[in-house]
Amino acid sequence: MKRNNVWVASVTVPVMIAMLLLLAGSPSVRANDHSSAANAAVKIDNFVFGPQTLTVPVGTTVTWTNSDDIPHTSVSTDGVFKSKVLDTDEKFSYTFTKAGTYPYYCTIHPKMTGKVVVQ
Ligand SMILES: [Cu+2]
Repeated sequence: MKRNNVWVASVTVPVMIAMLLLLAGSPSVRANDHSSAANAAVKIDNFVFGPQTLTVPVGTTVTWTNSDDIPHTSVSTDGVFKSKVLDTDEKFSYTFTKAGTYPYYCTIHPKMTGKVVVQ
């Protein structure tokens, strides 16, 4: 009987920790964080950059994450930033230090486009 309880505890605790980590890392939690070190996320999913237009304050670090099974890139149309080829779950970050509109696209699938508006 005692042995059975130990087994339950050893399984339950890691599951609870994993759930807490998931909650802490949730993008929606971070998006509501209005602290000075601003972060924003673009998710690449099903050949779409989401959100297609992301509006952020100057100084924001934007992180693109490829959630597709297919490689993608995030490359600024004006040459401001350029990711490497991102495989599944790989990320690329760029910090926008000047206000402006930054269109970008995927060099592998040029019809995939998005825009970061920095103000
Ligand atoms: Cu692509």
